[in-house]
Amino acid sequence: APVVRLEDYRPTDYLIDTVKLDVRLHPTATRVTAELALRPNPKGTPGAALTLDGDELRLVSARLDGVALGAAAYAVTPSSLVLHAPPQRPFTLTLETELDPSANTKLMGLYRSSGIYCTQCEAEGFRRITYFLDRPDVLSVYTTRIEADREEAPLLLGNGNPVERGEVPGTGRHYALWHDPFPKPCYLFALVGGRLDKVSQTYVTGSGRAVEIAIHVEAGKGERATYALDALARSMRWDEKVFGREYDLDVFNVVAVSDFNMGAMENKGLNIFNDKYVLASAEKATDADYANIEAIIAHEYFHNWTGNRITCRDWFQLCLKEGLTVFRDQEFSSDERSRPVKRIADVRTLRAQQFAEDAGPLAHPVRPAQYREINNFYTATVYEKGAEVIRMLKTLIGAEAFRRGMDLYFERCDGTAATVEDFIACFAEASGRDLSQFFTWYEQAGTPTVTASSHYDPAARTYRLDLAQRTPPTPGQAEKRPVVIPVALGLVGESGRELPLKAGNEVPLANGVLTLDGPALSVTFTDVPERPVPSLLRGFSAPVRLEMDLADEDLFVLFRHDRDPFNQWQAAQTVATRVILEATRAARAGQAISVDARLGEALAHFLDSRAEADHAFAAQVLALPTEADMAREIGGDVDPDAVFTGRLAVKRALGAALADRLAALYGRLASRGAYSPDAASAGRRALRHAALDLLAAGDAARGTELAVAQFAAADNMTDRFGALAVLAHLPGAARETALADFAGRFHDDPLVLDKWFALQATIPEAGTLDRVRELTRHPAFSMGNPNRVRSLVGSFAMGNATQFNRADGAGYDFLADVVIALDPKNPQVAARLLTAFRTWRMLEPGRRAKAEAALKRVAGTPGLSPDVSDISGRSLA
Ligand code: BAL
Ligand code: ZN
Repeated sequence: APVVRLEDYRPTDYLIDTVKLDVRLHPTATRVTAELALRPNPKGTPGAALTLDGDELRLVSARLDGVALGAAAYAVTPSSLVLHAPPQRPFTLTLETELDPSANTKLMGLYRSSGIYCTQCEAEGFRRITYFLDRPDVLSVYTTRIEADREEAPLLLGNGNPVERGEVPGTGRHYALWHDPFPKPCYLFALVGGRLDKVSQTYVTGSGRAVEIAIHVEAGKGERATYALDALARSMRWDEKVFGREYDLDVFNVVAVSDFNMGAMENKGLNIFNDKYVLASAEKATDADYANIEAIIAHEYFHNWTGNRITCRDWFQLCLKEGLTVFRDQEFSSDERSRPVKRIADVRTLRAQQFAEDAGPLAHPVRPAQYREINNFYTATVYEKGAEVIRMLKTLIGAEAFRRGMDLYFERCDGTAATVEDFIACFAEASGRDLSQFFTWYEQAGTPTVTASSHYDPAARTYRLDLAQRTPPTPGQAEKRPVVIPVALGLVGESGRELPLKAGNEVPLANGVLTLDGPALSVTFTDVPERPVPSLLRGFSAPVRLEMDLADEDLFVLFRHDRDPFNQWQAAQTVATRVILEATRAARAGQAISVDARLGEALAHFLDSRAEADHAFAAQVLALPTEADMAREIGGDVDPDAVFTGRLAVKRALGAALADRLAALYGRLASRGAYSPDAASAGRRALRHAALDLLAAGDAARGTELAVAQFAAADNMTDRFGALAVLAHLPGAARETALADFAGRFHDDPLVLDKWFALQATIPEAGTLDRVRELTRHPAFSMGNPNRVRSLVGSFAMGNATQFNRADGAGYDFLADVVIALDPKNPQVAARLLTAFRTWRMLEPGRRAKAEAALKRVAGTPGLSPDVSDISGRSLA
């Protein structure tokens, strides 16, 4: 595929003002008639040919202003329909195409999922429905007639508002007509036809308009959609309150399907979801599932303004809608749940996904300047780092200016396809600040490292803090500029009191935030009454790596006393990281591992004094850095077996040292009463699970006994799966019995079996690859279903550091085989799996060579999709 470059952007030569679609659904031969009202674009080239995109379509007929087009007037290629000399006035092009939804295994365009017709058009799926200018800067008003067999598809949904429905006499077919008054790009087009159950309610907007909000799910699963429906209503209210944004149509429909490449899709008025992010019940969904459903329902809803009313000019601007909408959903979850705990969880994800991406061959800026395959840019960088950039913007200009900037953006850009420049201009105007350097965050890849050192002068009562930044080179960007880094900070006295913050050398300090915008910054604080411990990057105020050689004792002060909960947690994580690094070093050197007892002592004190104050927070404190976190910390020549051994030794030592406390905590936190997914109850379960996990590491027999009992007695999936997850790390008959019991109980529920597949794939033992191979032959497994593939193969490759990275390379070979086999069917999912190699250069030389060989085998496979060819090519570059 050719490289597409941001600098080459130019407007289309034609515009499409209205689209009238008539879609006659049929399992293998769906007919689509598209009536496109076109006109020359005043910004385009006069007289240019019109090239419409198309993919796997069969053209049945083409008419211009009602007259059949002569063969000389146009040409059809596998990827286009070209009209050689279009009229230089408004005209109507009517195109009839045929496509086969049942054969559409790519799940892009119109396809069938368990007999339900559905669509996915972002990024470039609409061209698989009809020939079109398939790009986000072509905004049209759509009217869609959907026709289907009444038995096969009693429910017919489209974008916008329902207009009319009726029978097609004598055919057994019926139709529904939908009209969406808001001009939109074609990637937001959607339709659904099928037999579905519904839960619904009336939502009254702030200005008093009644909206029917509904969630449609597979027959018999309606009960499991009530939580999602409630989350939707809460999202709508929150967006009114926090961003002043009201919903704008008479209906809002959500449809859950079981075969879906992404998590969900924000089509105007008709969100289509992976059912994993809709369906929940106490027996079948964990607390984490509930939290994800809430967040993703909110995310897609929030797109109605940030994405739909204001869309992207081109796909380079993807972060304009995604980073901003992730920021909005993070804020929603923070308000609905615990803000510090949500922040910690989001930073864990950011580091695990985005920092990993940024440190390897797939690194790219939040706004990439080029791509070969846009599907490969729905990344942690665009989404999660994109959200961090918005968060920094808010920190830098303050909450009020941020809100004014958002209001200005909604007012000025509504109904347009905008750029990141348009967006940032609103905040520059609202705050009166020059944001040109801030823009570097959008253009420069790589995770900046901030180094800090300090000196306290007790006689002068001054404290000097020296900060410096550098960003490592990334592919295509050897030289880096300094970025604008908001450093939220505080000074903590040894006794724990917050010391006054007076910057003495005219360095601006606003609301406890220093701005590091050059290569280095020195600030001297005055009237500092005692030697302070610096608490830097409070709330993780910037997506950077912080290097500061604080003494362990200073970290313990922060862990105990910092008034910023994020940095309390961070201090404990930093100590744990040091302890695990040392254990890993010893393991690699074949030496006995000794674990510094002070970490256990600090955690013991924490459990005694503070664990009950916030269970969810305490659960985060007890969760050690992951093996992948440790690998990133080590940075190069990584031996995953040594990391595993080192980390496990630390976990065992902590489990043993804290055994009595953990057991007591585990007993105290036992569930009482009926399951409720609320944040406080979920936090209680999370801490109980963390306690059991650590306890089991220290004492396998006791851990097994408790986990087996919990598994058997559980009345909800969080407890049951939590017990099973602990058992997964305890080899033996109890584990196999529990796994078999679980499979028997939930044999008819694919989403629950996904958990079962995923868990087995992450068992850190030599037999796991064979187990995974065996599970690919399980009757419930299918390569055709993205959730199944991700749960089994994805979990193995992304969540099992020792077994994916087996020294013999068999883990890599397995993944390569799956990617090669899946690519012809579903290139998007295949390409995403292949990103498991994104940090391969950090491995020790033996594994590095084997990973490289596997990647090369993929890259050398004939007939690769653009998706997989792009990822393999960049991974090897
Ligand atoms: N737009 C693709 C799915 C999402 O980010 O909401
Ligand atoms: Zn999104």
